Formats: sequence, structure tokens, C-alpha cells
Amino acid sequence: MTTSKKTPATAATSTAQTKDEALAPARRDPAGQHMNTDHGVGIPHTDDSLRGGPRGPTLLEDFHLREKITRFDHERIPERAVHARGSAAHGYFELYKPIPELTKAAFLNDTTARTPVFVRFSTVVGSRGSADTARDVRGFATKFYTQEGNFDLVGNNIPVFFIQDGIKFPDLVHAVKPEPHHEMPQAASAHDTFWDFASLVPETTHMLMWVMSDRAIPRSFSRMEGFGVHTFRLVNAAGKSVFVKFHWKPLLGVHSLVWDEAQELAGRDADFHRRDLWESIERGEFPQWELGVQVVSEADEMAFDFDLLDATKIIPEELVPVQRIGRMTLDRNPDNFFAETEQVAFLPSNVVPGIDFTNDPLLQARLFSYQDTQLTRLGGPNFAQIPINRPVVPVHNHQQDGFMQQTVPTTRANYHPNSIGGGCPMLTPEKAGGFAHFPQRVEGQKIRERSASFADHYSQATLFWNSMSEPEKRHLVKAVRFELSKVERRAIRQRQVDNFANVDADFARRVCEGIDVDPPTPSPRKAAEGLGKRSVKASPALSMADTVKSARGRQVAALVDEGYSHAEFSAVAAALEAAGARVVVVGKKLGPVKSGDGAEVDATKNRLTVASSLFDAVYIPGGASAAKLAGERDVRRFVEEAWRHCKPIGATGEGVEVLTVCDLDGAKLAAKGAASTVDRGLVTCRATDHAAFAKDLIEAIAKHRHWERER
Ligand code: HDE
Repeated sequence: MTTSKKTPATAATSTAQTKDEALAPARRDPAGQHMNTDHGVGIPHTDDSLRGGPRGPTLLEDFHLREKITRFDHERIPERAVHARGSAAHGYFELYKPIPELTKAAFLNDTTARTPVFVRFSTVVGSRGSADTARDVRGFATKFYTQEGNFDLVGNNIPVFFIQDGIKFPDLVHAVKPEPHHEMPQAASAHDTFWDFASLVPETTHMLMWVMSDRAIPRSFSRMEGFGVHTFRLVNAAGKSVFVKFHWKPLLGVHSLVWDEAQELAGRDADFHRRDLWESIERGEFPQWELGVQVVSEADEMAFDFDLLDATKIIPEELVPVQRIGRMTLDRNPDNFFAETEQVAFLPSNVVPGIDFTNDPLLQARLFSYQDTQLTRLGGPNFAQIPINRPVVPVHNHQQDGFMQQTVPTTRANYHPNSIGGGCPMLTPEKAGGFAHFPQRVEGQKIRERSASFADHYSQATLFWNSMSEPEKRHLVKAVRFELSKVERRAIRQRQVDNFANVDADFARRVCEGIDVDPPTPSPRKAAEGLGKRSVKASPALSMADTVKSARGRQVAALVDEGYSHAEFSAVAAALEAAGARVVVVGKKLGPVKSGDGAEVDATKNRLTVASSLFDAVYIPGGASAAKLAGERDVRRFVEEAWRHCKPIGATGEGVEVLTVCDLDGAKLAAKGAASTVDRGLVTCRATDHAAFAKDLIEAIAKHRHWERER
């Protein structure tokens, strides 16, 4: 990672490092080293405890045994109350063009800088050991180690939140977590307490639409969007402020799994997303996102038909376009999960000069909560000194003591003002990079009251529904029916469908099918007050239908057996790999598989451990192997499952015969001698020229899924 070529002239940045350099002294490499205790004494023997004779009692004086067991006993720290399961990566952010008119933040004005970042993705509801593919919101938290201090953008992959005021967060989380009497279900919102709360709190409706949509089962972290959710402020050097929403736009587009596949993956590979992130970085396929901003002037604060301070609302991109201002690349996996991914502490209150808060009542509560939670989770107030949390600029202040202080202050003057220490550390004037809060005018009576401008809980839920493609609508309806089918209390199901009747009559009617409720009647709704009229009826940007489509990073399972055609396999595999896909050879057994034409290939997976759910596409080459594959039940299952999950399937030569024994809803296969034939993402070819076939298969893979197969 390179350092900024230009360091802003602030007192605080004089000896700043990159994050990689900052982590260097904390790295502990045992290579070539002898083992010793925590107090530095060499350990000659670690396999037997100290005993009074070979069959005698263990002696208390065995300090090595005691240290080893005590350290083990205390290896676990409390898991995060929410977002417990996460995976993270290091990377950097690069700015496209300076934006001094919007903000004075140095890292948003220096195109020569590579600002180090550490990003942690997470699910919200499940425990640390739960599965990656649960239907859930994903956390998308980014720590920018800027030359002016840390900026933490602690966002989600969904742009709105369930509640408008932070005071309801404990209620929401209690309701969605496993039920208190038996701690079930794990990592799932499909149970009574969640839908009881949701149906009683209609402000959840908009977010419910997102969580029931395919957005809540992403294909990978690298294929999901990120959002800062709240409206923040940017402040420029002249002290002028604008409102801003932050976005992360994935360069690979936004893509999701199908629900049946997500459930199967939870068993096949509970680490599906974690592994994808890790392996793609190890392979050098670095996930990338563009940072986008939606900017609204102070004058337009009340111009929209929603309140900018209400975190259950988006600003439709068609009203305020997203300006892409820079790009983030994740290029390095952590050295150690606990030290980095587990100990990282994100604080929405970590901002740098030029970025500031608004009065969003959800954001305001977060400014307190995250600091507070780390005190227990990381054992005291010195958590900011843990290597992964330290800024890359040196820290000097009079905070002191507390559990696990990691620095040794040498000054006698631990207060301000002082003369004994020469007045140091000196204050950092605003002009030299000191943070000055935006002087927003504040007045009002102390009241516990929600603004009337927050009262409309349905219009944007309707906007979301109206913006979906038909397959997306279908999936959303199915997801709600799945969840409500698991709700045992009929009254809760009824109340929820009555709420959904306010979103769209057709949606509510479709949701009701088969879940034993009466036809929905809309629940009472209120209109928001005191707002302008700027709005849209549909927002194409909300749909995933027109996202970036690419074969890059796609995993293709090649099903081979003895006698496969190496000529066909290698021609197609080369074309797929040239398009950025990765071909994984799946055999009956691991190891070398002999082809019918001399060469051989190494099966790195066998059908005992993998299923089509782990891949984006399936390819079956021709050769004598085809007859064997056609006779195998697990091969038929592999192909039929890929078909059901709407995945691209390709076969060449005799490989097409394998498809004839599979139930593929009568899909059209290539006739004898025919070149590439395509039917609903099923690409087959019986000719010898495979260029057209490979092109069609790559196109089918880039499309991600072929929803036209769904019944
Ligand atoms: Fe969080 N949230 N949250 N949250 N949140 C936590 O902080 C909280 C909210 C988000 O990878 C906790 O360090 C309150 C919105 C992410 O380490 C906790 C409220 C958004 C992460 C907490 C919210 C988020 C957290 C648990 C309502 C999207 C994981 C452990 C006022 C903008 C960060 C921790 C990581 C984690 C509190 C609402 C995102 C308990 C009180 C809205 C990505 O402090």
C-alpha cells in the first residue's frame, strides 16, 4: 500500500503512516523463533503438565500449564449484540476528483492519496457461528484511515432502516433475535416476535419490502451495494454545508441468490460469502466499489415529499443523481481474524473535518451507542489503541489509564492548560485541521414527540414495489409468504397483511395466498405534514434487473469423468477464463481424471462435497465420460438443481446427452451436428466449432440468472 504523496499541512499528520506500516509492529511472526511464556521464559516442554510422579497429581506450581489454560479460558469476548458474524478485508480508497465546493475533508480533495480502509461485512441477526446466507440485512462498515484521523462509514446494504428513532432499537433487536424462552430460531426473522413487532410498528414497512426482496440474500459481498443510510452533512472550507447520502456501487453489479439456494447453502457451506471474499482476494480478483454521493442543498431541506432526517426514506436517484467520486479496492485479507475482524470497532461518531451529522434521531442515538458497546465488548476505554483501530496519525491527548493502557506517557503534565509540559499537546486550531462542529442553529422545547413530517410509512414502500421487475416482485411475495407461514399466531399474520394492503392491493392479495388470513383490509395510515412535493412514482435504480452484467468472478463447475473430451473442455475453459470466470473441475473422485484424447485434468472437488448451489454455472464437456455421468443420480441432481435455481448450464458434444436424462422442463437441446443452441440460459452445441458456444455461454453466465424458467 502506498502512502499519500501529498500530506495536508496539519499538526496532527506530521508523522502519519499507512495502515499497513502502522500494523507492522503489532505483527508477531513465530517463524524461526523459540516458544516462551507471556513473561518471556523459554518453554522446553508443552505436552505434559508438571506432576508428582508419572501417575501422580498435577502440581499447582506449573505456571506454564496455568498460563496456557487461563489464556484459553479467556479467549472469547462478548460477541456483538448485532452484526456478530462478519468478515473483513483491507484495501484502499482513491478519489476521482477533488470536491472542495462540497467538503474540506482532505481525503476527498486529494486525488494522489490512497487512503487505507478496513471493511467489515456482516449479517445482523445471527450469532458468530451462524450461516452467511440467512435472509438478513448485511452490514457494510468502512474505516477510512485518513491523514486527518479515522472516518467510519458504518452502513448497510439496504438504504433505509426499520425504525425512525434510536430509542426503538432495543425493541427491534429483541424482537428479531431468537425468542427469549428457547433461543430459536437462529439467524432468521421468520418467527412470531419479529412479525409481532413489525406489524405493530408500521414505520418498518419500507425496510420490510427491502428485507423480503432479493437484496437480503446477496450472491456475494462484492455484488451488493452499500449505503450510509442516514443523511449526513458535508462542510466546505468556507463553512457552507450541504446534506449528503453516501452510496457504495459495486463494479460487478448487484446480484442475489434464490431463496431455496440460500437455504441449501447454509448447510453446504455456512461460510459461502466469507469464503468468496477471502478467495477472490487471494486470487487477485479484488472487489471494488465506487463511492457515490447524493447532495441536497440546505435550501432544499424540506422540498421532498419525505423528511431527509427520516432514516426510513431514500432519496430516489431519479430526483437526486448519485455522483461517483472515488473507488474502493479490497486487496488484502487480514492476517488474523480475531485481532482484526473481531476487534475492529466502528463508531459512526468517528468523523473528520468536512463531514458532520444531522438531527436524524436514529443517527443521533448511534453516535452514543457504538462507543458504549465497545467498552464491554473490548474490555475498557482503550479499545482505540488496538492496532486495527488506531488511526495512522499519532494520538496525543490527556486521556489516560483504564484497562489495558498500551502507551507509556512520558509527560508530567496530564492536564490542560499546563506550563510544565510547555503547554503540550497544543490545541489544533480549526485552520490547522481541528474539528469544529457545524454551527447548526438549534431551538425547541424538550418533548418526546415524532415530527409530523415522519408520519407517512407507506409511500416509499409502494415506490419500491412499483420499481421492481416481475421476477423481483414474485420473489418478494414468496419471501413474505415464507416468513408469515412460520408465524404461528394468526392475528399477527392478519395485522401484517393489513399493513401491506397500504403498500399495494395486488401485492397484499398475492401475499395472502395459502397463509390462512382473511382478505387484507388496509390499516389506518397518516399523511406526512410540512413537506414539499418532489417525488417519483417509480425508481428504476431500485431494481436489480438492469444492473451491471458480467461473467467476471463467476464460478463454473465443469463435470468430468474418465474419457471426457479434453479438446472440448480446454477450448471452453480457456474462453470462460478469458472472460474472467473461474472453472472448477468437479469429478467423481479427487485427483487426475484421464480424458479420451490423451491429456488429463485435476479434479479439485468431488461430488461428495460440492453441489451446484456453490457455483454460478455448470458445464459438461463431451466424450465417453457423458454416458457415465448420465447414469449418476448426483449428476442429474446437480444439473436439475442448477436449472431450478435458474443458473446457466452448458454442454458440448456427448455432454448434451447428460441433459436428456435430466428434468429440464422440456428445454430445447442442440440437434445432431447443430452449433450453439440457446434456450432460457441452457446453451448446448453438437458441432465441433466451440467459439459460438463459448460466446453464448459467457453471455448466459453474465446474465446471472434466467428467471424466465420460474414457474
Ligand atoms: Fe448498528 N450497532 N445500531 N446500525 N451497526 C452495532 O455496534 C445500533 C444501525 C451497523 O462490523 C453495534 O460495534 C443502534 C443502522 C453495522 O463491527 C451496536 C442503532 C445501521 C454494524 C449498534 C443502530 C447500522 C453495527 C453492535 C439505532 C446502518 C456492525 C456491535 C440507533 C446505517 C459494525 C457494535 C461492525 C453494529 C447499535 C442502527 C449498521 C450495538 C443503537 C441504521 C454495519 O452498538
